Order: sequence, then C-alpha cells, then structure tokens
Amino acid sequence: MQTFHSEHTKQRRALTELDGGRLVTPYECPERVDMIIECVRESGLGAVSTPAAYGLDPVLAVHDAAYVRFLERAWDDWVAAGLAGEPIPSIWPARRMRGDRVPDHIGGEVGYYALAAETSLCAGTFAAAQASKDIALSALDHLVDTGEPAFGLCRPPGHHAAVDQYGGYCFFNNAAIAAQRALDRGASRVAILDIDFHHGNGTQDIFYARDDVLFVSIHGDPRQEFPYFLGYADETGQGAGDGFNVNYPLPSGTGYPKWAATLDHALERIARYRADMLIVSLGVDTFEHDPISSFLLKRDDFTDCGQRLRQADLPTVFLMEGGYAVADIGTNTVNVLRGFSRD
Ligand code: SP5
Ligand code: ZN
Repeated sequence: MQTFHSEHTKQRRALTELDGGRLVTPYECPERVDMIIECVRESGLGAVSTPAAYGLDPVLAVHDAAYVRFLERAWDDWVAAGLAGEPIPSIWPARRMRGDRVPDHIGGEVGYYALAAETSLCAGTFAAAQASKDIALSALDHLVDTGEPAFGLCRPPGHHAAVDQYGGYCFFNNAAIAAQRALDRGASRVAILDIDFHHGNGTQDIFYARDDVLFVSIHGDPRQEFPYFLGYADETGQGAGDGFNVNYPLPSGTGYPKWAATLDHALERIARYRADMLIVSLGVDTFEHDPISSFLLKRDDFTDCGQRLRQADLPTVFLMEGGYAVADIGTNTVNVLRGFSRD
C-alpha cells in the first residue's frame, strides 16, 4: 500500500487549545505525523510519496467559497485587528440569534465560521490544510489510476469540517473532497466509512441530501461526546439522500467486541449499497489510552479491524483523521493498514 505524506502538514503548529476552560497545548499536534510516518517506514507497508498540488478547485467543489477565503485571511485579519492570542470565537450565531448575516469584524467572523472553540487558528493553518487535501486527492488518484489501495496521511484532519464551518481540529473535509473527486473521475456510488471516535458531522453535512455518497459513522454517542449536536441514529439523510446516512452511536466505555460487531453491520450496509469505492476516515482515537476519548480498543484490535475492512473487497483509500495518544498513534494506524494488506 502506498502512503502519501507531506512535511507541509506540519506548518500548522497552533499554541493553544481551549480544553475544560484552560488553554493547553493542542492534542492535534505535528508530532502525530512524525510518529505515523516513522512506523509506516519501519513496517515495510510500501512506498512513501509526496502529493501533487491540486489548487483550490477540488476544495470549492464541496466547501463554500467565502468560507475558504475566510480561512486564507483569518490569521492576518486577527493580527491586523490587534488581537493578541490565537483566533478563538467568543460568540456564535447561537439559537435565538441570526445566522444569515456574516459580520465584517474578524471577531464576529470566527464565530460565524467556527463550530467549536477548541480549535485555534494560526499562521500556518491554511497552508497545512492545503497540503492535507492534496494528500487525500493524491491517494484517491493513486487508487483510481492503479487499482491499488492507498493511505493519505492527512493532517489536519477533515471530518468535522462542514460546508462552511471549521472546528474539531478540521478545516477542509479531506474525505469529502476525495469522494467528490472519485465521482468526478467515474465512480457512481462512493461509501465513506468513518471509524474515528468522534462523529463525522462535517462529512454528514456535506452529503446529507445526496444518494451518490453513502456516509456511515461509528462513534461516541453525542449525548456524551463531542460534537454533541449531531451523530444520532435517527439522522438518516434527507430528500434524495434519505437512507444514505447511517450513524452508529455507541456509549462511553465501548470495547472491541461490540465495536467490531458494529463494524460488521456497517460493512453489510455498505455492501447492500453496492459501493464501487470505499473511503475510510481513519481515526485511531478509539484506542483505550486516547487522552480525549472513551472507547477501549487495544493495539491488536486495530489489526483485526484492518482485516475486517479487507473483507469488504472494495477499492479502498484510507485518510487519516484523529488519534491523540501520540506515542501509540503510529503503531495503531499501521496495524489497521497492515491488517488490511495482509492476505
Ligand atoms: C478529528 C478529531 O478527532 N477531532 C476531535 C475534536 C475533539 N475536540 C474536543 C474534545 C473535547 C474532549 N474533552 C476531553 C478533555 C480531556 N482533558
Ligand atoms: Zn476523533
């Protein structure tokens, strides 16, 4: 399996994350990429390649243009306004206020475009987000061109990013951008399987009214876990998309037996869809020692997960999402990929 990796993903090095009322060093840190690529190289998984540059057109195919322009200038505007720390919203168009006007001041704009406050912006965020989607697109093109599976070591992650909102450490929705390109290159039914611990609210948002992308997510129950306001089982899609969104919320403390049984259900649903391509939003924050999550998967469970994914027998791209137990993130990620690759 070929891996796509870029050092430019490390241009995002935010200093702050709002965590339980304190500013801490972000969990979603550049060292995550170092740990994963080191394990990929040691594992003999396959070649590591640099992504091609695709520009912004594939981003604009799924995201709002004003949102993308905002991300490009937000840091400069914040600094120019004389604000001292990193951009974090302090007010939103929350319930009972208006969400149909974009303010002119950067302090209001961050509230308009952010869906969560933990994710600070910084000088390199836009460049890193661009590298991340280039990785996703290169992995997708590798699969289409060669028929061989690929791993996109995306960072920042993407699955929380909605049409015009960032948050949950995500800016461009890499899986959605890749899915749209797959359709543009001839696929007709793309399945996105999201196994990150958190619900992929952004991916769900982007494809909610569409039947050409099936979105299936296994995640911590939103009654208890971020992003709290989406990810319930009764969200099944709307209009043409009705029946093409499938959520499997699981309680805190879920261990591998129940998680794996749920994965098998998810794969059955994908088989019934007769998907012609599978994009896996691969988060390993389901790990028992993840610092912000509450599932109990062990190192070897990730290998078994990869083997089950192989049984789906579909052209497959893996795109990195979350995982914050930095010392173990490489092992856990590569375990999935090797489990998938092993005959
Ligand atoms: C891509 C991805 O995995 N994003 C996750 C974003 C979660 N952000 C908020 C998490 C809040 C968890 N609070 C736990 C506090 C532990 N000190
Ligand atoms: Zn996550």
